[in-house]
Amino acid sequence: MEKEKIFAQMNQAIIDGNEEEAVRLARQALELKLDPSEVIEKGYVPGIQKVGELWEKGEYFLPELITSSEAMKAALAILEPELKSREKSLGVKGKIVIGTVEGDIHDIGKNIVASMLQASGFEVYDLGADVKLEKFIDKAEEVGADIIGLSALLTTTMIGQKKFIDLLIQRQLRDRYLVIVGGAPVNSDWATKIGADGYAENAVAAVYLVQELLAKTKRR
Ligand code: B12
Repeated sequence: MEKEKIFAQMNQAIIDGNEEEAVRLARQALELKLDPSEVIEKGYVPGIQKVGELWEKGEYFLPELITSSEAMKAALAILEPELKSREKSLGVKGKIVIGTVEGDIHDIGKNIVASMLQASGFEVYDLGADVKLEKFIDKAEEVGADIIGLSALLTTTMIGQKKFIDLLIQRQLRDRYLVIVGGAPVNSDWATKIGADGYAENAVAAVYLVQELLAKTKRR
């Protein structure tokens, strides 16, 4: 099938770190009116996951990791406006502040989560990567957020998610915000252990999680 073939080519473009090809395929997907969220999850994400595996096996080194992630970001930059334009008719459902915790520069997954949330009608404030914990609180207070989302891709920075919840408690703000966590080394046990309100393993699950959490709080 045409679509599956394009997804396989996207996958390969990321593995090869071929930015030009990754961008060309993203444009082609838009021309063919493919669903951008499906294109991201089935075409590009498996590619970057494979790159991670090759790196773990010692077959890829940092330069390959960098060219692959640049190809991934370039393709996402083509798809994100289309993803975001879908939000228009939906009306705002809730406000979310999101970012990758301090010391961690990984932002590809967080960007996908932010885009999908935005496309689903949430007002998203993306603080970027390597974000100081206080900054999440400052932004949430400024915009009157409902949810704060923390991404961490390193086992050494996951602790930032715990520190953040401790900081909220210390500042007597824990009851004011729902906190959700994610990132490759994070799981639901960790989320429970640190007292987060939720965990999602991918961007689609993150949208469901946010919808569920907000529905629950509104019922209270
Ligand atoms: C691409 C990549 C990079 C790129 C990052 C580019 C960028 N702008 O993001 C570059 C090359 C810069 C990089 C650098 C490094 N990396 Co790196 N990197 C990766 C790689 C291959 C893929 C990460 C990725 O983008 N995945 C694809 C996305 C779509 O998946 P995701 O991030 O998991 O996000 C999804 C979910 O987790 C979830 N999610 C994510 N965030 C959130 C947030 C919320 C709130 C929710 C609900 C859900 C959610 O939804 C997302 C979408 O589906 C991983 C391998 C891996 N297995 O993860 C290593 C990996 C994360 N990196 C690793 C390392 C060690 C590093 C470096 C320290 C290397 C070095 N020696 O310098 C540096 C880190 C520097 C720093 N201080 O941060 C290790 C971490 C090991 C560990 N145990 O901690 C990994 C696991 C590789 C490995 N197997 O060893 N890296």
